[in-house]
Amino acid sequence: MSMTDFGSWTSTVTVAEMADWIGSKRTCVLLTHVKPDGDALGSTLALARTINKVHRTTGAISAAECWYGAPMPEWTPTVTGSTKIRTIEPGQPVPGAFDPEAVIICDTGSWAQLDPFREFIEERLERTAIIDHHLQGDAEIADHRLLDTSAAAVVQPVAEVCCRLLGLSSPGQLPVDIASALYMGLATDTGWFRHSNVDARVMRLAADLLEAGVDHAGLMELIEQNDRPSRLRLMQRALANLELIEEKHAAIMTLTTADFREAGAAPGESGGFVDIPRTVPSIRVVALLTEQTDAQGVFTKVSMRSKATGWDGQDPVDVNEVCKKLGGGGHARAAGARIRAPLAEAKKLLIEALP
Ligand SMILES: [Mn+2]
Repeated sequence: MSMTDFGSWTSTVTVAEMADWIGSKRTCVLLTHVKPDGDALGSTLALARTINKVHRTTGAISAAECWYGAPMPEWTPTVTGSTKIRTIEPGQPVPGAFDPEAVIICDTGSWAQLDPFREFIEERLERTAIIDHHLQGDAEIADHRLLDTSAAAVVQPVAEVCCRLLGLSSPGQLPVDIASALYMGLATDTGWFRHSNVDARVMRLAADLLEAGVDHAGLMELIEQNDRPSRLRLMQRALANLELIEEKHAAIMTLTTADFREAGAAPGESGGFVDIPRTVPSIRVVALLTEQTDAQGVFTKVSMRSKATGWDGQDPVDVNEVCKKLGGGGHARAAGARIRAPLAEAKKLLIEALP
């Protein structure tokens, strides 16, 4: 066994050690970050299916299930199929009756993303494991940690664990239901193999999973071509409201509460719009401003992206710095803020904050 290290965000076990540890448990709950995405769902579903297959062949009661913190993607029921899942709505308690021998957390290792499960995990720290690919996390959550920070998606280390549990030498031999879940994580976390995190290792696993029988076109259609018409109506408004600020090489899109209402769209339906203006070479920074209301009244949500290369010799825009001026933050290339003001006022503040 490797040295246990509660202090720092580093791996404490190898793939083989993690697989052996998981294989020795009769009952497991798989957890991931709230509002799960393709990698979160894919990694937990693949592991649950693998564990259930291993236990079925050894004759024990199969008991791996996935618990998710809502909201869930629209296409969830299609990808979960007959795998046992439970969805916990915001503010709802986790199921009390089931006390698993192991808790396995995939695609996150930070308390901030595990809020609905915090109490459940805290009571079981000694039997909790983390498999993750993020650069940061709370090491105290689990002393069993398999961290692969060079992986584009957490399904990459998870695929290795699945192969080891099933005694397979290549992911190309995985059952298709496991391979499909893994492929979903790999495809979505790389923007369907477009982002800068795509490397030879990503493409090798993708090739193996396709060999295992994954239906690429079917998954792509299910996940990427499954929007409601209201999203398109909202996009129409966001583009109609687009303003290009040429001297700052910036594009600003805005959506008022009336835009959402008239499009018949929910607040979450503007996800991804901020990527649209990036297709223009001279645009180096994009902001999407959405006006929303909560118990305290109206506020404006700012979502920002910038390109890694500047334009015409200029430095890239650090949107974390811009958003910090507005009371928010994030990463250099992707950040956000909440401004307690109506949209027109928030837009003025944003333009002033732009370099
Ligand atoms: Mn991920």
